Amino acid sequence: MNTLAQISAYLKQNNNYAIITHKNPDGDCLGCAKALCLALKNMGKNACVVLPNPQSPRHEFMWDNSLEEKSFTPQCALCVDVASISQMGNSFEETFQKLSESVCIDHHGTNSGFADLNYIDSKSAACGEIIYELLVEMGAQINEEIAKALLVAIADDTGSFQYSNTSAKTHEIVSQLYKIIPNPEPIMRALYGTHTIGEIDTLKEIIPSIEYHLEGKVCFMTANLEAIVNLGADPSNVDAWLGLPRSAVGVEVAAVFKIHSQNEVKVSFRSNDYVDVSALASKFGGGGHIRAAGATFFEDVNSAKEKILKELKKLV
Ligand SMILES: [Mn+2]
Repeated sequence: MNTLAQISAYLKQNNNYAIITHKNPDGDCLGCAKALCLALKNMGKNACVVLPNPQSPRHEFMWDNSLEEKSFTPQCALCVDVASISQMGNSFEETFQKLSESVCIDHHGTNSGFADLNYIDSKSAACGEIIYELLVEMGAQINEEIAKALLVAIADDTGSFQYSNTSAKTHEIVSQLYKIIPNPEPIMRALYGTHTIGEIDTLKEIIPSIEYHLEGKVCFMTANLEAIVNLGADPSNVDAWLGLPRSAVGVEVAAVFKIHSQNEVKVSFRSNDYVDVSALASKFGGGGHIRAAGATFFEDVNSAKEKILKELKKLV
């Protein structure tokens, strides 16, 4: 692994960056990509963001499509918040593989360090914390727009500073950002105090699927994405409710099953106090963090549930 100083030196010495986020980009990777792209441009570098697929409506408020405009030939793939090559989706073949150099900046403990230069700090609650430290290391000016992007990144990955990953460092960084952002409240409201009509409709659809197992220590919620599309809602709306089954009193592990097709189910795991869902997810080829992880099952939802419950019996 490299040091932040080495990454900083590399970024300052080189030019022409394609910043890559993970699939289904969330606030953390979008905020990191935006902050880094703007900071590099302000330093006179060429930089653009490559999204494997568009951001969800939830993050539209903070995105600017001009960040994706590419008027130069990229030389280096700069991955932010990307835990593995498979997380890049199409961007792997279309961008990462084609470029001669690569850098990875991430906070997923499961990251193997797939780039030429890697900085991975699993103690950081959000990749946005690392990008903040990197920009400070680079001597880059953190203006209001960059500070807002970093606030989105950190607020999103910490569940508005509620998750267990939130640390003193998280608050120290955010306190610096608050000095630059005159009015952060609309950002926090956009992230955590607002639901689209599609999200509310989605909630109506998925609430009846809630089921409890293992003496109420496990809560499952199932979302049939086709049914949600038929409602006229965006299937990514389900993600707004991932915390709901975990919030039930007595629940240690929650899992949300997103049925993509009869033989493809994406499962998001959340835990409260003691179960390492990253380890659980990795048993099924997935990964993530101790309290939030995911895996994809290429089988029927009921058999996926059975397999997970068998593992959970040993854990809760
Ligand atoms: Mn992240």
